[in-house]
Amino acid sequence: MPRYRAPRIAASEITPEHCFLNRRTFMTAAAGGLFVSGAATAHATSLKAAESPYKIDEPVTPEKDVTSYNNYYEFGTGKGDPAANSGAFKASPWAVKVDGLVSKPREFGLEELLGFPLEERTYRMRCVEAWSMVIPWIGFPLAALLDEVEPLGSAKYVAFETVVRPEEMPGQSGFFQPLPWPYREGLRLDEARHPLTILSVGLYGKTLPNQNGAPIRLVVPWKYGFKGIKSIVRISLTETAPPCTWNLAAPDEYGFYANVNPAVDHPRWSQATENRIGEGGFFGANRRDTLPFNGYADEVAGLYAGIDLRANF
Ligand SMILES: Nc1nc2c(c(=O)[nH]1)N[C@H]1C(S)=C(S)[C@@H](COP(=O)(O)O)O[C@H]1N2
Ligand SMILES: [Mo]
Repeated sequence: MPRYRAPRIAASEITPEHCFLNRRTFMTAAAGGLFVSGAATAHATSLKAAESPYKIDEPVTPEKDVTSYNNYYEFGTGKGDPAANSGAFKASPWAVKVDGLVSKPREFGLEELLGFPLEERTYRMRCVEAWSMVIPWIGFPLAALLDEVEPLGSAKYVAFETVVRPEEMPGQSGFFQPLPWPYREGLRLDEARHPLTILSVGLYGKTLPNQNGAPIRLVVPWKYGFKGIKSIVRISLTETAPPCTWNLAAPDEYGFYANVNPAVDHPRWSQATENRIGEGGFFGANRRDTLPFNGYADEVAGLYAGIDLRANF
């Protein structure tokens, strides 16, 4: 049986935590010379979500780690930067444009996105940097959104783009720009339609914090974390493989598929083991073995029949 049970947190219980997070964001931003008004800081609200069978039997990573140890280069390249620098980011109002090879292109407003039947999914998350977490996401299958726009027979891939807002994202406005913007990602259409693939709008029973990709981000649990593009504003159906940010930046290190694969090392480090955050596995003994497809091989290995995943990593 799953060890994790969905937190049922009353709004009154979570308020003090919000005050703490907001104050910390304000103080860090103020120290860095930015002004962040209290009103601009997003308040997480509790989200109702149905139980789902997708719950792994491993302890969840503490919420404070999930929300303070992040990769989100639009807010800086340090692990603490996204939490510290995203206080001024406005995740509402929001709209996601869905276009390209579909019969019914349209925009989905935030209320409509939150109106899809939400489920809680507790998934492993494995970063290509060899650390991992177990996260209780709230979201809905990407397939449900794709059904609404009716992909054409010619559509073979799905392309995603993150918002570009230098005025709210310090990593997009500084002298040093770590990546070309927008951050882009892509999936094959059958990967996008796989039941494990979700658009997430929350974690730990609440809406997503800015640092985790508010208000909506992709979660593909059998792939390295960089495929999980944050703060999505556009989803396009295409005939050819779309450009992907890390694949473009370093094609020898980050492939299009990016399936978690302990047998294919990163050119600069091993992918055979990982540091599960909270288990002290940075060095040696406490490291966990990394599982093929991050432990989801039974569900997804069939998607790659006939593809050499050592050559097409
Ligand atoms: N737009 C955008 N999405 C992004 C990133 C980013 O820098 N920008 N980082 C990726 C990487 S490398 C990882 S490991 C995950 C981290 O998600 P988390 O911070 O919610 O754990 O987000 C991914 N999505
Ligand atoms: Mo990552």
